[in-house]
Amino acid sequence: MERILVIGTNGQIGSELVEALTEKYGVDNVIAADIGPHSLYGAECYETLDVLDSNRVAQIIDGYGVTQVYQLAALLSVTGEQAPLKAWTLNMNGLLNILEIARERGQAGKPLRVFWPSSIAAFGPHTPTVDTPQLAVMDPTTIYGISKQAGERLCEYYFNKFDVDVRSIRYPGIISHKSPPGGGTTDYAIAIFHAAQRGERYDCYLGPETTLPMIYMPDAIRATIELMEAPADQIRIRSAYNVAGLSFNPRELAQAIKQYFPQFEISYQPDQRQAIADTWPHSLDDTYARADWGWHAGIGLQQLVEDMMANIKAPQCGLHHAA
Ligand code: AKB
Repeated sequence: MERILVIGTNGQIGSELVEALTEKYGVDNVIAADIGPHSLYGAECYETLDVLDSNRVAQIIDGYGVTQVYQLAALLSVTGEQAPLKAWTLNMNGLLNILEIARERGQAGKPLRVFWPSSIAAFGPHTPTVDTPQLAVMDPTTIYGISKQAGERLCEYYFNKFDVDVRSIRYPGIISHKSPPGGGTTDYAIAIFHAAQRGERYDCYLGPETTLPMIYMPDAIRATIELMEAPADQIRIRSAYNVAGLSFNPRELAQAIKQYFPQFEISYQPDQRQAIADTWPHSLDDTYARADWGWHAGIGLQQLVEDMMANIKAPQCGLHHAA
């Protein structure tokens, strides 16, 4: 019987992951945690938890008999640039705390499986941009990307040295309608839908041809759970897997939205986020994920737009200026 702790559940991925895990493993076996006093998304079992407080993390893991931890608490690419030291501390020490607890539990015969999210931000300006291979030059330029690259190395190190069963995905930009994103460079691809639904023009902070890898939330959740459920001996990559969903640029997305709202208008005013996006891949080669644990993306642009349009009803505050 698995007991699953998800840290960072008030964030974009965490909120939907808890829902999916609860459906699969039962409400008694999924513990949601975040730094705030309560769950923003109605998680049944919720703990206030700062991932930097390793004693309390260990207490919760022992108290609930946790067998899997998803450590999702992090600052993303845009918010990270606003507070680099905070981003480094949270992103690195949060991961290290969990890896250390997993090492100790493993040595005591109580293995803990760990999921930690990497990102396409771990790549950089010298990475091949089209069909970026699993193993490529990685020279990230943001503190977020640097923490992701260092985190990948830590994960691989803890696996090789201490046999910690840690697994990771280099998430593309994740598009969702249930919970807002939290300060990333790819957030435009959500904000644009809210503007369209409000009948407003969208002023895009990226240029029209800025193609980036993206994934729709149901695919991202499925990839995450499939990776965590795969037999350990099939997981050849212990840094983080490339996982491709789809790739598009703001002009193509606006075109697709216009099929629903012919009056929809977009203008382009690239800001400092353009410089970040320019260092990231356009598309990913996910051969390893396909071969090792059977990954394949299910949702293309047409279905994504249709589903976003059907689900975004009421305007949400804050998304227009996601940074
Ligand atoms: C961001 O834009 O910072 C994130 C990411 C790609 O990791 N969405």
